Amino acid sequence: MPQDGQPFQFRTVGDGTGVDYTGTFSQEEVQLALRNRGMPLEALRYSVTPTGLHYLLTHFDIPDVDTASWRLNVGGLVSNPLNLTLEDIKTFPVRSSAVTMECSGNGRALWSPRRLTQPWLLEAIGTAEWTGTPLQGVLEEAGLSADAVEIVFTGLDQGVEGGQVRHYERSLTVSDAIREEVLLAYEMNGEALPPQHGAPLRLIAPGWYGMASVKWLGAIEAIGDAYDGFHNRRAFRFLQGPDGEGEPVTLMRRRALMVPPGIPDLLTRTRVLDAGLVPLIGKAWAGRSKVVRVEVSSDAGETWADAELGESVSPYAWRPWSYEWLAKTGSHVLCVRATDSEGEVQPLEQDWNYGGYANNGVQRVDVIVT
Ligand SMILES: Nc1nc2c(c(=O)[nH]1)N[C@H]1C(S)=C(S)[C@@H](COP(=O)(O)O)O[C@H]1N2
Ligand SMILES: [Mo]
Repeated sequence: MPQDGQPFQFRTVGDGTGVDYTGTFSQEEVQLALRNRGMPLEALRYSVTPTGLHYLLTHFDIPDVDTASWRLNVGGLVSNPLNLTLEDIKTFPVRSSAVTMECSGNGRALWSPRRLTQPWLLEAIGTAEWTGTPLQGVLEEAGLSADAVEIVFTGLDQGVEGGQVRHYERSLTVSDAIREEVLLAYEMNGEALPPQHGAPLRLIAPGWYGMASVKWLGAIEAIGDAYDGFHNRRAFRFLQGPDGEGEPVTLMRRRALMVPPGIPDLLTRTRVLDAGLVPLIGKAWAGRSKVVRVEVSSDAGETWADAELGESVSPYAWRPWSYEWLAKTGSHVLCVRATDSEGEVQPLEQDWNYGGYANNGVQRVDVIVT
């Protein structure tokens, strides 16, 4: 660690040597960024993210739900429609699982141009221990019809999006919905689900980008056709402009992130550390695939060296990795990248898309070694 009192000068705001910070920024973007907080990257040190450090993404407002009068309706193409209290849901088999969740907009603000939307850098990530019951069992109890094609999950939150008043609503195909890891969760990290994370009940779809895990569940409906709702058909699509169908955003792309080493400069977040052996640590994940390799670079991605991989705490949680870096005096750009079991390597830069989705281009951490 650099010592207290050690003089250090950064090129920074108002010192006459740095960037000009007098331009305007969008108040709407700042408003969104403050509502939807990210996980400080130093929290990558925990295998399970403390609840208050897990990222948050809420499209509209956190709805006012009274758990006592709340009911989950399960209907549509079922032989036995259900109307369940939270107590009823707790009588189904209990299951807990640590699941890594990343917002599909993570990395979006590193791209340009961008639209008015949540300006994530790299912090829209977290891993929580979710407790609830497999969705499969509830669908079975409802007598899911063989004609059902998709399952629609409706959140109780409502707002204006795409020029229309609507609820947050997403579907999964029946085959995705009945996978054993898909949960209806009422606890997070051993406590009742907090309001901001979907109380009293939310869906957890492990491996998927966060948008699939609908919070504040009010209704589950089995339908006989491909679902045509806004949050599947219009939002969360890979597009090159405002129009078109594009491909849907689905599972989380392979990615590794590191805890920025050393200490930060308050304003620029550039890292300062002493020369010598520096332990680098972080986490890596890859949708439903396994991360099989993590590599570290200290020269902005010119050359790479293998990190050591640890075991994840559950099949759908990130894998820890570590690397001993021999830091030499000077400026460096640290990078880290993951390779998954399909042999796909995380790209240095990912191709831009209109919605700013799934940017898994590698993290760059500026460090100054003294
Ligand atoms: N009902 C509802 N569910 C929702 C959302 C929402 O706005 N409303 N946001 C989705 C998105 S885009 C993400 S990334 C995750 C975020 O979950 P978290 O806030 O618990 O981290 O919730 C998903 N589920
Ligand atoms: Mo998201």
